[in-house]
Amino acid sequence: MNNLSKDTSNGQALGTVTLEKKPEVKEPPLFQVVLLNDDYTPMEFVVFVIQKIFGYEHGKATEIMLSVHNKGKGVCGIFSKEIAEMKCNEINNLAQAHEHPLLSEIEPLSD
Ligand code: TYC
Repeated sequence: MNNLSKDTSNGQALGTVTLEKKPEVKEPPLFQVVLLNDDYTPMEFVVFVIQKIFGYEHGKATEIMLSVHNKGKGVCGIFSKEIAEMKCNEINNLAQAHEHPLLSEIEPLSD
């Protein structure tokens, strides 16, 4: 907004320029949920977990599991910090409950 014209009703000196305010809300930082490979968790259990926690269909979940199996780790999804933490905990709790060493972690996504 600029007031190079006459309106000084806000008390501002004539001829000064007011810049638009920066938006006050910033998008929240994003986090990746990363699944880690191990030598013991059965492949079908990993596929089951990926489907249950992230809603992927069986084929896509298998693709993600195989990528983690071959590369050591892999991203299952990107979320706000709270949702990423929740999904990570759900995976780790499910694995524990079934006595598998499967682990996930969250990683900040640099933008
Ligand atoms: N490497 C495991 C096996 O050979 C399978 C596996 C895949 C485990 C992905 C964990 O995040 C994982 N049974």
